[in-house]
Amino acid sequence: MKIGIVCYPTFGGSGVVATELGKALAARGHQVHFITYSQPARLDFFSANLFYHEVSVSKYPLFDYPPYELALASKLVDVVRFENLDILHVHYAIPHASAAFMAKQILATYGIHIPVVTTLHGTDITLVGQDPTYKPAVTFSINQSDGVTAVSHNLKEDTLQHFDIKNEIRVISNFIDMQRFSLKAKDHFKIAIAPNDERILVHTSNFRQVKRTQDVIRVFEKVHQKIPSKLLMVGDGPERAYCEQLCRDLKICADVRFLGRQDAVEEILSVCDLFIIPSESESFGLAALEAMACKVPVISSNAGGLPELNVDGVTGYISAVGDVDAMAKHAIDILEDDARLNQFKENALAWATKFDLSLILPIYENFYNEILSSSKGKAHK
Ligand code: GMT
Repeated sequence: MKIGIVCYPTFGGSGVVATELGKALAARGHQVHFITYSQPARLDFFSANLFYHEVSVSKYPLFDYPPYELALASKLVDVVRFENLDILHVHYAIPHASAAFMAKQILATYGIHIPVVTTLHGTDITLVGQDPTYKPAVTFSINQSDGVTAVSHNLKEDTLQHFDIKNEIRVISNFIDMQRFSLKAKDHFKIAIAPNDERILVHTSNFRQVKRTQDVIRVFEKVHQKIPSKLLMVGDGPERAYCEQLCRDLKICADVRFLGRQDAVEEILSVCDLFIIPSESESFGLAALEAMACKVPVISSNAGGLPELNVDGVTGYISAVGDVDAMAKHAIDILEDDARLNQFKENALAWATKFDLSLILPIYENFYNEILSSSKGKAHK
């Protein structure tokens, strides 16, 4: 198949899923074309089957807001025509699904009928998509997609509840490359972070408000009072400065390290004992899955799709959003006993294997085939 993938090229979860999916499809012999405004963060090597097409947006002085969506639609038309693509897969509805719809209409005038698959990732539905500024366009473009997927059952339910959707939504969960995300021998790093064999807690995210990163600090402060421990905060974003200030206020700076954005997250996770994800809203929680694949149990909120990933009392614990006391209590429960901690670690790894890339990839391939055979025309004439 010749597949066009549209995504955000940054470190966000939807871009990571899109890029990893594209890489895996290319490894299976498909030709994969990424179409976005800069090289996706994880597309950092050469493969004969992988292509990258940059969308450049003209910055004419008249434009207070350069029309990215139009530029993307035009680029999609160009790439579909020139590369004879069979299918377009757009990740994150805004504005990718509506750009794909426009491209599809333009292509139809050339006699080209290309099916569009839209994958809903989370905030495109739970947050941004519900803003009246975008809602009618999001609803329309989801309904116009030839196939729609959501990354958890909860996200599917949310979509059906908040939007007037006529299409079937297929749940295809996030996945993990267990070869990359596995326990790595990084003892020197562990010694550097926790020289006295303290427990290591970790959080990775884009530090947006929805992640409730200050709750991570508050949970850690309570754990730290009972258990010798360190906290690693990985990633960057608008909440980071507030978190750093909170650490100062709580006088725990010496035991909290802010590492910023990191490429080799699996190496950091490999030395950690507990992952904290207290999000307000989380469609799936890819960051938690990455931790579990590296044998790190999870303390999470009960938001969105997190209970589909984190099995309460087995792979970690789940608490209500904002219940910092319960999260700290559960964290202490796991961390205070070596045998219990080891059991949770084993359970986290075992559960993560259910989301192995090798299991999820064929589901996407079958879905593409289903959409291709049910769509009226073929992509290239
Ligand atoms: O987590 C983020 O804020 C990034 C966001 C994105 O779209 O880039 O992630 C969303 O998509 C991921 C991949 O499908 C999911 O694992 C995350 O749970 C989801 N984030 C939210 O729903 C907040």
